Order: sequence, then structure tokens, then C-alpha cells
Amino acid sequence: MSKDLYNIAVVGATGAVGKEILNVLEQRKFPVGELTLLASERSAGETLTFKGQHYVVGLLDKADFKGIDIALFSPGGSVSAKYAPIAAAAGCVVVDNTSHFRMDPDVPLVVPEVNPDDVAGYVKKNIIANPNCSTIQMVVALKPIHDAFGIKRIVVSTYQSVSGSGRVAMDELSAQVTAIYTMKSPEKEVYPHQIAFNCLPHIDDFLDNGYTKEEQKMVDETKKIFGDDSVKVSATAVRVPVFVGHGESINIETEDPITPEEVRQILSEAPGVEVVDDPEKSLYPQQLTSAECDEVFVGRIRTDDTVENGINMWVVSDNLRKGAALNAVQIVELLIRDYI
Ligand code: NAP
Ligand code: 12T
Repeated sequence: MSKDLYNIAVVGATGAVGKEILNVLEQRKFPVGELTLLASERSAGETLTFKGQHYVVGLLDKADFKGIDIALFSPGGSVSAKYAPIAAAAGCVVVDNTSHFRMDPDVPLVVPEVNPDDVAGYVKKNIIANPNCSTIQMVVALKPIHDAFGIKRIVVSTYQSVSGSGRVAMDELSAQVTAIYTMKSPEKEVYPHQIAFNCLPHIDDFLDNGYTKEEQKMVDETKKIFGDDSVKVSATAVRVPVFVGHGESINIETEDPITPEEVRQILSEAPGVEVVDDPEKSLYPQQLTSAECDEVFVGRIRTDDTVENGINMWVVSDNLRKGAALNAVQIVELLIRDYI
């Protein structure tokens, strides 16, 4: 660490991810010097609290990034596309949470437990991308298994909470539940169908190949983070009426023979992972109990005997913590430890 304190900007500070970034910076006692909070004209002028102090939210369009060391961006893809390069050109290192830069070969895509050394590549554009929430929790759980047994193929189905699509989506789920219990008709705006008491196999836009962008992100980002294009990934992403926490049913096939006991042993020592796997006592990861936690929880580890070396598991994590804010802050911690 070459400075005592770092000047930090949070872009999209009033959003679901931005607010969690402030919580994580405070909880991890990050050495914040000057703090600049930015958003759109919708909330510029509002106040947010950090370490008991009040900060007025500024307008991104008017911001000057000179003198800011690190900016954590989560204002949406098109906004990051425009403003992250402006911040980077002013000498600020950007950690971007949107999907915009993730597959850019000159932008590293980092999960600190998996590919921490890739952070070094930030020098090309002064930008580091934070992966998609569903990808992050999957690669944290699978990397130690990949290293030990060689994963050939992954089939994953996600059960993703509404907080993944932001503040307005969380409000939509609450409003629909309230409307239904008070005999009113539920209104929809964020999702194409009612999400209360329903599941939608539709996250982000559909592509020509019949998959959604969310599913495609899990395929492409996993290969980039593992640095291994040979891993085959097939994904189905489903929105469920849960506020926080994504669940994933993951099936893997490995090169080498593998047992559930070996997986439990490896994952019990893996960074960022907690094994919760005692079905006799009804113990397995759940969205409700994972909310506000930092870990990636893994359970229901069992053999898939329909293939040669197959394992099934259930993986849950808080999408706003490890899936977004925590991973981004961990990247910043690596940056200040080794690079700036
Ligand atoms: P959100 O709750 O809707 O918040 C969006 C934030 O961006 C708000 O602070 C909003 O400010 C701000 N914003 C929107 N348009 C802006 C503009 N033109 N100029 C300045 N600020 C603007 O959304 P969220 O859930 O926090 O997600 C934000 C982004 O992070 C999305 O791109 C999403 O895909 C991504 N995301 C990433 C991960 C991940 O890294 N794994 C996880 C979840 C989401 P106002 O208050 O002024 O509207
Ligand atoms: N559409 O970071 O709607 O690429 O849950 C994360 C979450 C995109 C992303 C969602 C999304 C991202 C969602």
C-alpha cells in the first residue's frame, strides 16, 4: 500500500449495488480519503451516509475525476461505456460492475479467489471489470475443483433474485405482493410478466441462438476468468420471487474420477466458500440465510451417475455482496496492496 488514504468515487451510489459498495467499504475499514458519490439528475442533491458522515450525491455528468484514485462504477452498461473511459483518462482506476467491458481483451475480468494476478492487466485501459453475479459465485465454487480434477463440462440452472435487476425491481416485487393481498391487480414495469408467486426463464435480452444474454455471459465470462476456453458451459437463467441471493443448481463432468467426499474436502479449505451440507439435519444453502453474508455457500454435493465423472451441487450467495459490491471492493484491495 503506497498511500495512507485513497480518494474514492462511487458512480451509481444511490443504486442497489452502489449502496452495498458503501456498506462494504465501511465494514472492511477501507482507507477512504475523499469520497465522491455520483448519480443521475434523478437523485443528485440527495444525501447518503458513510461512517456517520453525510455526503451529497453529485451529478455524474458534471464530475471531475482528477485527483480521484479509484472509481467504483455501477450506473448501467451504456452509462459506464461513456463515463468509465473519461474517468480512466483522468488517471483514475475504474472497477466497473456492468457487463460493458467484461469481454474486452484489454480489460481484466477478476474474481480475487480465482484469478487475482489478472488485476495487473488494468494498466492497458485503467479499467477492471467485475463479472456477472451468477458467474462469480459459480467460479468461486468450481475453481478449486477445476484445479484438482479438470472440469470438462458445466450445466447450470440459476434461481436469481430480483435485486439483481436493481432497486426498482425490488419495489416491483413488494408492490405486486401487496397488491395481490389487498385484492388489487398487480402492476408490472421491470419484468414482462408478474414476478410475485412466479418464475421467469428470462434474464436480460434474448439472443438469436435462443439463449439470453445472462446465460451467454455465464459461458463467456467463465472461460475468460478460468483462462481456459476448453471448459464447456450450458446455462439456463431463471428469475425467482426472492429479494436477495441467487441459487444455482450446478452439474459438472470432470476429467478425473471424483467423489462427493473429495469435493467437500477441497471446498472446505477453499477461500470464500462455506460448505453447508448435512441433509439429515435439513442443512443446505438457502437464499434467506445467505443474505448479507460474504461467503459462497455450497451443499447438496452428490454423485451424478448418469455420466462417467459427474457431480451435482447447489450453490447460493448474496448477489449484491459477493456477486457485486464485495467482489469489486476485494479487487480494489488487491489494487492498493500491489499496484497503486
Ligand atoms: P439500480 O438499483 O437501478 O441503480 C442504478 C444506479 O445508477 C443509481 O444510482 C442511478 O442513479 C445510477 N444511474 C443510472 N443512470 C445514470 C446516469 N445516466 N448517470 C449517472 N448515474 C446513473 O441498479 P443496480 O442494481 O445498482 O445495478 C447497476 C448496474 O450494475 C447495472 O449495470 C447492473 O447490470 C450492474 N450489476 C452488476 C452486478 C455485478 O457486478 N455482478 C450485479 C448487479 C448489477 P439515480 O438514483 O440518479 O437513478
Ligand atoms: N440483467 O451484471 O437482471 O450483467 O439480474 C446482473 C444482473 C445483468 C450484469 C439481472 C442483469 C447483470 C442482471
